[in-house]
Parts: sequence; C-alpha cells; structure tokens
Amino acid sequence: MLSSAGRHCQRLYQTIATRHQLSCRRRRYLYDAHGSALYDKIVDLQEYYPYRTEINMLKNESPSIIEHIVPGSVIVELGCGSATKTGLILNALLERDGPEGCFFEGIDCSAEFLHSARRNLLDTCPGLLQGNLGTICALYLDGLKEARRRHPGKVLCVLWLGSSVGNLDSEQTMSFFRSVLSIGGSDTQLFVCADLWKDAGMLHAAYCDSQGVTEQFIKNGLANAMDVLGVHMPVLAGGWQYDVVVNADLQQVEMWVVAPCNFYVPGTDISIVQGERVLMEVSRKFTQTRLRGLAFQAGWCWQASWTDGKYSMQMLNSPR
Ligand code: AVI
Repeated sequence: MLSSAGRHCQRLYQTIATRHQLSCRRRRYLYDAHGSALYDKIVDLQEYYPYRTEINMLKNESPSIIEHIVPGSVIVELGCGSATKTGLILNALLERDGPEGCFFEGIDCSAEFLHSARRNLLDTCPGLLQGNLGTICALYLDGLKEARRRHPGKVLCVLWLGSSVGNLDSEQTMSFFRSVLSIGGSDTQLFVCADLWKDAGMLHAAYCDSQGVTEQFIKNGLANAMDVLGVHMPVLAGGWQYDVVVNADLQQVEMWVVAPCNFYVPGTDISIVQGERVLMEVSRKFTQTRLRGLAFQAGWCWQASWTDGKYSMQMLNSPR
C-alpha cells in the first residue's frame, strides 16, 4: 500500500511522464549535462564503492569472463558513456581472438560520449580495428535493434555494466530483460552487473557522501523536474532537505527530498505540503539468487556468475 506521500510522488512523476512522454522519467532529469558531470564526481568519491568495485572485478575476472563469450561475437554495450571499463573486456578478447575477431558496438544517447568512447577505445585497445568499432546514438533498446540489424546472424554479447539495473523496479527490470531477449533473438548473451545488499552503514555513506555531491546530484534532478512542471521557486530550491533511507525490507537505498513549503503544480490538482517527501531515486541492491530469478522469469538461461561478496556479475544466455 502506498502512503499518501508515495501516491503524491507517483502522481508528480506521472504528470511529468504524461506531459513529456518520457519512459524513464526520473533518469532524464537526473542526467542532464550538469547531472552527468556530478555523477562523474560521484564515481570518484571515497564512499561510493560500486564503481571501483566493478572495475576491480573486471580487471581480475576478464580472462574468465571471456571464456563464456563465443569467438566472433559482437560486444554491444548499453549506455557505454566514455567506455572507460569496456577496454578490460575488449583487450582480453583481442588477445584471444586477434583484431579480426573482435567487434564492438557502443550505444549511448549522448553523441559526445560516443565520440569519447571511440577515442578512448582506440587509445586503450591497440589492435582494435576502426572498422570493427561502431557507435549508435540511441536509447538502449532502439540501439540494440540497430546493433542486431548491423550484425545479422552473429552472436551479440550485450554488456550492461554500472549496476544500472538497480535503478529500475522489478517490473521494469523484467520487461527490460524480456525486450533485450526478444530484440537480440536466439543468439544473444547478456552480461549484467549489479550491486549486492550489504551493511546499511556502507550503503548509507555511498549515497549520502560527506562532500554532499550526491545531494547536489539529486537536487539538480529535482530542479530540472520542477522546471518542467512549471514550478518556479529558485529561492526554495535550497530549502529542500535531502534524506537517504536504507530500506532493509525492500533491499534498496532510497534518495528522498523533503518539501520546504506548500506548493501547487500549475495546471494540475497536485499540491505538495511542507514536509512532504518526494522519492527522487531508488538504488536496488540484490542477492545473486534474486537477480538470477528475475532473469530466469524473463526467459534467460544462467551461464556463469562472478562475485566478490559485494558485487555481482551474471552471464546470461538466450535459450537455444
Ligand atoms: C547509475 N546508478 C547505478 C547509480 C546507483 O548507484 O544507483 C546512480 C546513483 N545515484 C546516486 N548515486 C549514484
């Protein structure tokens, strides 16, 4: 059952979504240029362990990960950004399969990121052939359709790094897993990375860092959302309070903001009262079993897993 605050939050985002026909409504507001720059700072924070953990695991496990990738597969990275981690897998593949056997397609909705991904990979993966390195400027699933169109009959190994699966709810995750499978078809692998449920103190610190960068990131998303809704209250923007809740029942970290005063959303019947909480972002944490369960329900077959106890990587296969 949703609390009345919960209902309001849902309605607030629903309003944004219907007005602007956004499917991933929260993420749009969080990751504008300023938000992306703040996120780049987050990943360097002492307290924010997931990014570093994933890099370390990729460094250690790449040789074992690629054992599960069929030679000649096309590596397709969803939301590749500047592709800072991808080289760890591509270099291992280059070593095993040589330049002629290594193919990459990076998908991102920022042309700027794709440009730097290309430069980055050509710098850090000597041997990667320019002609085997493609980029697709699109949302994930549209990009995946294009990757499939470019490589008919080849195995696609779809990388979904960065524990972004944690920012979707179960239904969205299932639907996303299903879509990847139906677009990729019978010759598809999905390599998905996710953060595991762990000590509450560590989780809280990761999302409520001592420098307040995550707070700025969330408030930037709030300012963008308010702007779109036509709620102009620059003076109040600073008055919102940031509150991180580690929700053990749902195994997720919740990033809330608390309204500093009453206000109406123009053109709607939505009113927010002083002290009301608005949920800006959720970062779900998994157990390996739960993650595999979701994949399984969506039609994927499990192939292999890697974990350091804090973080998990799963290689999934389309059914043969
Ligand atoms: C992108 N995603 C995996 C991040 C996370 O940890 O959930 C987003 C984030 N939000 C605040 N800090 C990090």
